[in-house]
Amino acid sequence: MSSEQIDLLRERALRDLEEASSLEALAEWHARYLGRRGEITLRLRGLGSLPAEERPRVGRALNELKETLEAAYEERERVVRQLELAARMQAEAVDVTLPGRRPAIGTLHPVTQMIREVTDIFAHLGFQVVEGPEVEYGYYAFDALNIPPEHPARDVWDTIFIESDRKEIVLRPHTSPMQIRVMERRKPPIRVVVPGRCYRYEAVDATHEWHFHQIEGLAVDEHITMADLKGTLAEFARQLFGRERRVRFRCDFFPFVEPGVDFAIDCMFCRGEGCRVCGGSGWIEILGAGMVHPQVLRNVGYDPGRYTGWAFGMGVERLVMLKYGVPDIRYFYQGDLRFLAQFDRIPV
Ligand code: YSA
Repeated sequence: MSSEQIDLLRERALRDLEEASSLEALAEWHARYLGRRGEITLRLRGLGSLPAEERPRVGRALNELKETLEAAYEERERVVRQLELAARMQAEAVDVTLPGRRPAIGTLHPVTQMIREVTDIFAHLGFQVVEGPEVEYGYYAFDALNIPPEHPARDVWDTIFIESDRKEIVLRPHTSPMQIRVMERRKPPIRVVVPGRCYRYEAVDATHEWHFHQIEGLAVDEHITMADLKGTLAEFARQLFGRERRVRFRCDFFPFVEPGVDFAIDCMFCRGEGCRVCGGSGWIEILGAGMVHPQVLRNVGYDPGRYTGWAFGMGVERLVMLKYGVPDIRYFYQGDLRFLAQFDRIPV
């Protein structure tokens, strides 16, 4: 092999190396010239077939060429790596000056919002908010509330029992047991509201769920009268549904009150004219209430000759349905964000 041939080989190899602009191309180049079956390697291996006097010269020249190419290869590899890194950094660049994307945050459930709204109103009227157990003794859910076993009024509260054969422990069907728990623990004056979940063995339809929420209210003191009940509920209804609301009290029966009433507001959809929502009556019932029955006061050790009180209980889902025109109670517990996201007044 003449020195010209070796020079030409060097030129070609270096030119090819210059053109290799990716790590992949570099690897190909290395295999072609310096790999086990590369041109330089094969030529070095073929030295033995040259005439003996040529071997030292050609051998030296080829070894020098090999070293030159290896050095050039390393340098080129360094450059290509840098170029690739620069290209990647360009492609994956993050513009830190761009405003961030706001993560979607949830909203409070409409029932939670309504509980807060109602308890806020009562807090401003001097009521304290308390909570109690959802798994309850039959004694608190019924007996102490003047509903003895076998009393037909128990049918109103279609109860879910924890053990089907024993009826002592129930999922509370209303929040009224908390009246007893609060009175047992405290002495008058008492002014509390009790929000909480309730459960009933109930066929589910547009206005009934087997699981729903109530808010109970209880005020007990000396000289508490029906007039206090009427004034408090009228003020509450006007704060929640609008100052122009008219209110109506009618007789109703609950074993734990005497007298008992149902409380209604004039229908805000037809302004009392009569429509589909109010069933044509012009009035919408929103809660049951009454003067605490003397026997209930006796059951907690209060003297009904000295203390009087009133109580009420309302359904929270029904309040939301009325206030926002929700046609079916089942929407509340289907987890459908298209429904829930409409109640986005208070972000979490
Ligand atoms: C009455 C007098 C008092 O001095 C104190 C409280 C009460 C209320 C009584 N404890 C009670 O539970 N009455 S109720 O059976 O008529 O229910 C009250 C409200 O709970 C209803 O007006 C309704 O709004 C809601 N409710 C009852 N069952 C429901 C329901 N909401 C949804 N699904 C159900 N299955």
